[in-house]
Amino acid sequence: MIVKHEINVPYRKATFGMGCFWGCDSLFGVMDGVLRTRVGYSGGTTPDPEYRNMGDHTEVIEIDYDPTKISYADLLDKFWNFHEYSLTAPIKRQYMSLILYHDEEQKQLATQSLKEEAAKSSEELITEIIPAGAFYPAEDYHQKYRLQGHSDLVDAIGLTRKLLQTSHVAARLNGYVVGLGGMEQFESDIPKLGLDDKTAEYVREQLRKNEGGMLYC
Ligand code: MHO
Repeated sequence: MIVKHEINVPYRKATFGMGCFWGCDSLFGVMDGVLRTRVGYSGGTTPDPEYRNMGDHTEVIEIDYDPTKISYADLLDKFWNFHEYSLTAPIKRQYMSLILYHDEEQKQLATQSLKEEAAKSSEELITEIIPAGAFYPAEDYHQKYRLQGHSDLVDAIGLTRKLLQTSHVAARLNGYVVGLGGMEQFESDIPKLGLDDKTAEYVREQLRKNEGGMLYC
């Protein structure tokens, strides 16, 4: 089976912190127009952060997206609606609500969306909006975490350590296996991703079983 690991089209980056990064990886990876994802640590000053020693960094997801297929506003919409924790109660920096913008346009859209979100709440929102600085990819076992729980699927698509942060098919399957994306979208993705019948059927079963569930960590 030759699957679609690489997509070479112009892309932009988006970076968000919104709770445990495992769930975010699945949430965004399965959105149409998202090309690749990786999770890591960012937003702080601690040098060389690691999972057990991330200092003042936050767990974030870095998304490469095709701006002709999905807009930053679409991504912001997901951002605001799928936080793991409250948007108003203080929380440790590891899981804080954070938008790391990559250009002036993202900054403006993010700031505007924060205002709109704040208007819906009687309490102050804790979300911070800051320029994207150094991003430190998390350890391999955190990348495509849910997909890595299905070792036969990992083998079937030929996912190597090197591809964990760059594979398109891995980003999408990491969402489908937890029940995200929907059956209709998955069916149309099968030929695009290059999945064979056996692999498609396995993913279909996972999607059916987990669809409608909550994001968990
Ligand atoms: N409850 C999970 C969170 C992992 S996460 C990547 C754990 O403690 O393992 O923050």
